[in-house]
Amino acid sequence: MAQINTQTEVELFLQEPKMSKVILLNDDYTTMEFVIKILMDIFEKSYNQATEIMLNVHRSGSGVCGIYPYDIAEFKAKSAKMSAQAHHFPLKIITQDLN
Ligand code: TYC
Repeated sequence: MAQINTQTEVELFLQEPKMSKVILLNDDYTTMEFVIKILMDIFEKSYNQATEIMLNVHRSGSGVCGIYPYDIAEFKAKSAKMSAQAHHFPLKIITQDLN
């Protein structure tokens, strides 16, 4: 294991990972089935959890898919956007940094 020398290095080593919230936005064109599939395949939700999140977004306009370390949140959001694009859906997913 690498040696830690200075106080700054100790502080960097002990820092909490930066976390991000992934937020799904409603639209009138993406199908409910596709949103459920994205939530199951990319955000690892069960069918029931995915349905609940999708319906919440459909009714209220937006909803949280999950909170992840920054890189994972970006990767999941990008994967979802690319899959939606490939299927010609205008699905919008944003990330919000938490710390
Ligand atoms: N509102 C869409 C419909 O009625 C379903 C939908 C839900 C779309 C959630 C996007 O993030 C979304 N087909």
